[in-house]
Amino acid sequence: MSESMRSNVILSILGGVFILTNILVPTPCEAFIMISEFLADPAAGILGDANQDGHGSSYQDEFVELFNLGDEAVDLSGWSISDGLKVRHIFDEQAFLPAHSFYVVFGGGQPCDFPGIWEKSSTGSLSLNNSGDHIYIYDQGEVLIDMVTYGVNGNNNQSLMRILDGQSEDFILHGDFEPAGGALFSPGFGYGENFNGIEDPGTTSVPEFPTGIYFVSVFLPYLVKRICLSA
Ligand SMILES: [Ca+2]
Ligand SMILES: [Ca+2]
Ligand SMILES: [Ca+2]
Repeated sequence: MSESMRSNVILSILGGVFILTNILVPTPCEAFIMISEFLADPAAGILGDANQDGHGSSYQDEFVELFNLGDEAVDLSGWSISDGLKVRHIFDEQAFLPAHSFYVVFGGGQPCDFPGIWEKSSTGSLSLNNSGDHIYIYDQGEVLIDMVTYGVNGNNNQSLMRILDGQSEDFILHGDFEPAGGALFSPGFGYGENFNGIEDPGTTSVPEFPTGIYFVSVFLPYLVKRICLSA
């Protein structure tokens, strides 16, 4: 191989690395849907009555809360929630999540009197294992939008929540979040600077996961619009 050919090969490799690097680095977004809170282990009795129907249930009071961190409403019809085993909820044609708002899916029961938007799981149960499971959110094209994997920290008679600053990937015990004042969960709302559905979150950065989404979104303008409105 001549010197010039060798140089061209090296430049090609470097160029490929450069392109890959640019594709894989998440870009700042102003809109995306994230799992903001979930309850896998409702406390026994009325303390665990997250859906506020008057009685505690280990499966009906489970919930997954989504938050729209963006400036535009998102049509959730056809989206789904799965645990580590299978699909547990499919959003129907009416499912619509306004900007800066929450959407809660309860395991079941008779949820009532909530801020935000809520419904019951379409399969009758979310079936979140208390001491370890996965939660996946897929859009109608079965593209993974967000996910969380948790362990024994889910088994604490309270929800796990994420700080909604667009940066935090880790979930914390709801009772450890000081503004919550010791509350065990907050389906459909947040606290102070952690958003109650009306404050402007401003421009945020996308959490590192799921990188695959942003990789795909580079090639599919529709997904860019859907997941990353400012890109
Ligand atoms: Ca459970
Ligand atoms: Ca209940
Ligand atoms: Ca909440």
